Amino acid sequence: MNRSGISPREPNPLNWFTETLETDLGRQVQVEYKKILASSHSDFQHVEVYETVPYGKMLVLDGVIQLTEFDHFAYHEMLIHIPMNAHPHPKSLLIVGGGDGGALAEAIKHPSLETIVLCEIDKTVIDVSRKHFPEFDKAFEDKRLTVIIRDAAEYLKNTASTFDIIAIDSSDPIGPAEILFQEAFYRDVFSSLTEEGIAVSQSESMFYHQDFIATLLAQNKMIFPVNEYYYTLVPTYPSGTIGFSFCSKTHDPTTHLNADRVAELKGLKYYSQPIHQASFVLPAFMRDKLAH
Ligand code: SPD
Repeated sequence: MNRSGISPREPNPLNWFTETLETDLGRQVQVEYKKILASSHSDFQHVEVYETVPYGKMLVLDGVIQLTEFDHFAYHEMLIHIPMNAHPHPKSLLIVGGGDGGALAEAIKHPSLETIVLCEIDKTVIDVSRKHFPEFDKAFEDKRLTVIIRDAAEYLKNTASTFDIIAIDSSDPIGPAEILFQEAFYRDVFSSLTEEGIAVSQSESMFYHQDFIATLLAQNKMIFPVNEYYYTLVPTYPSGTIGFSFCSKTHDPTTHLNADRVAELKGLKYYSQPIHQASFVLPAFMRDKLAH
């Protein structure tokens, strides 16, 4: 037996997926796979699904791991339940990106939501994910959901709809998602939030991308009265941690936390009331970085 409690085996030297995103920085993530279940080029990106040896199925966009069956819950639960529970009475949610359906699957657990809009630029991501990730597929049948296939930056610039919560479930800030980290986009997010609205966005790793995060938060501070950073642990992302910007018009992330509403959420594997509060407590190096 090895440390994971399974019989030792010889890895196949040929079937290794390598995330080369940061190879120039001398680091990369590698995962052994059994087979490639899907691989196609959409109008926007290369969309792949792998059956991996250690992590179950894995969705990869343009060579970057988006989710695995093993640890996606730690990302999706924190992307959705933090803003939802920081708001006293959220009724409407916009998911930007999120075509894989993982964030949506968490969102539909909230009975208070009356409308959910998912705005995804790439229909192929939805189609491929619905086929290969059945646990997310069901969420697309939810009656409260409207799916819009469109560039979210363009959608937000033009829509008259407003939302209590906007959750930006993007890929990394290169390629199609780059625009989702820019000031003009966050100004449109602000305009599309209701009076007490909250927006959260995937905001990289505090170990690897400190300057990027500090710049993003400084930018968002000019727009939103409340601006924080919180994090979660995702072993298959570079550095094993990823964080989120928390932008709010009025509410502090922890003030309105309602224990009854948290308790209503069943079957969660990462999020809890103590985790909600603890995730905003940053290690000293990051706290100091953001204090400047
Ligand atoms: N470095 C990878 C970050 C990926 C964040 N997006 C994940 C999308 C899952 N719904």
